[in-house]
Amino acid sequence: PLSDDEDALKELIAGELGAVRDRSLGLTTDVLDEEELVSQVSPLMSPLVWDLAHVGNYEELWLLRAAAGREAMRPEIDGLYDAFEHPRAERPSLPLLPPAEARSYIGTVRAKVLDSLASVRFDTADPLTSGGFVYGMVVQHEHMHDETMLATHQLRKGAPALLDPVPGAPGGKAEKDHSSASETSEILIEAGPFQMGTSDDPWAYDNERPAHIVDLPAYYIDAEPVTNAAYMSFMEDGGYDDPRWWHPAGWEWRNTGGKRAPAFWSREGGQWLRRRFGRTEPVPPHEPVQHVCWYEADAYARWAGKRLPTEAEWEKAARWDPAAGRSRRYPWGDAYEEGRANLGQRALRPSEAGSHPSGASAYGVRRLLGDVWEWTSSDFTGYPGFRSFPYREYSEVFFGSEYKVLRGGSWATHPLAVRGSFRNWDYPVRRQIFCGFRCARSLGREAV
Ligand code: AVJ
Ligand code: FE
Repeated sequence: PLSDDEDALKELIAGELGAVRDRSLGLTTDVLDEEELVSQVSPLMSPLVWDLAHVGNYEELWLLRAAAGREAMRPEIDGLYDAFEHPRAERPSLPLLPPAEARSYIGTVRAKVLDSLASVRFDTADPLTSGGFVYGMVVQHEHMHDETMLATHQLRKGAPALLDPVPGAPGGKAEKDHSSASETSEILIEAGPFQMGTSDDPWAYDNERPAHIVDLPAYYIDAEPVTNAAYMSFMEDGGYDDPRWWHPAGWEWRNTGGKRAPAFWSREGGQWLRRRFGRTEPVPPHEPVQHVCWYEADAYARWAGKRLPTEAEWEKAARWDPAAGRSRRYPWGDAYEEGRANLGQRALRPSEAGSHPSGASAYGVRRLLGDVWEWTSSDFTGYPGFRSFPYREYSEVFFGSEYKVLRGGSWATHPLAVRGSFRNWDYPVRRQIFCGFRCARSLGREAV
């Protein structure tokens, strides 16, 4: 979406800042009362009023102080909204700005940002402003928190607060291809090198950089994410009760937590129901399974005689164009196009198998972007030549074996906050995020 013309780029940035703020308010002060905004639905989540002021404080730090060189507006509140000073569990007990004050603070920050935008030079020699990078970072940050706020909405009790279906959303059934039995098919990715990561995407994060060549043996990858119907077969086959399928730490998780189904599922009258944004409905068989942790995904894959893909395998299937010998920004090409993926909170749910056939990758792998974040088998680490930028706390401090990488974004992820190279990460026990998975398989010896 980026332009070489600095004025056009600034206009795009101003528009995207406005759009993401509408989204944030639509998840907070527009739809919930003060009591709900300051309360905490789970120790895993912040009170929504924390997220709201935090995105504004982050914007003040990066766009007003760092980019525009302005004085701090409210240095005394910086600590309250520093995610590293206060873990989520303790945020409700902080002296946070109440909702009306938070909204007014972030509005003032925004007015000053728009006022300073014209005078900030996008200097190609300055990595912070070149290509509008730091503005892209702030827009993406607010969209990421909006997705986090949606996870908070999903966890909250009480009457529904969000309209479902989303007004103006395209009909989910319009573009669907059931012809290829895609729910269960696998696609062969031939052996060979591909380019992973990026060195020239202007709004890419440090952890997506630099581009580097990775050589992979041939493998199969599922054409679509694993569906609820397929996951129910695993459950009905006693998958949760058979230690053969589970990673030792996953078996421990299963034994201590008592979990025997994806989060938000319940069993009633011989049928599985799920709670979704305050409404209870039968589990739809053709949607990707959602709200399973890495251990559940790993166990399912082993039960199916498969495994989770590495993140390199996921990215090659998503981005590599073997005919052109290059990696694409999106599975279908380099430009974002509406309708090729279920992204951007256009619906409050993933789409059904067979949807969005025009979003397939060069190899014909489908629904890699949008719908559900996909667990991979990989730990979150830096690529060869990684350099932290512009701050270590975005990704570098999370590198190591504690976090698993997720790819592709969910229905809740905004198109500006995901691309084929984008990397998300979380603990392997987490399932409140909009996560699912697809499987992969190495070739047997006969095929080598
Ligand atoms: C990239 C989604 C793992 O929410 O912890 C938000 C994004 N970083 N504020 C997170 C993030 C700083 C991050 N994830
Ligand atoms: Fe943040």
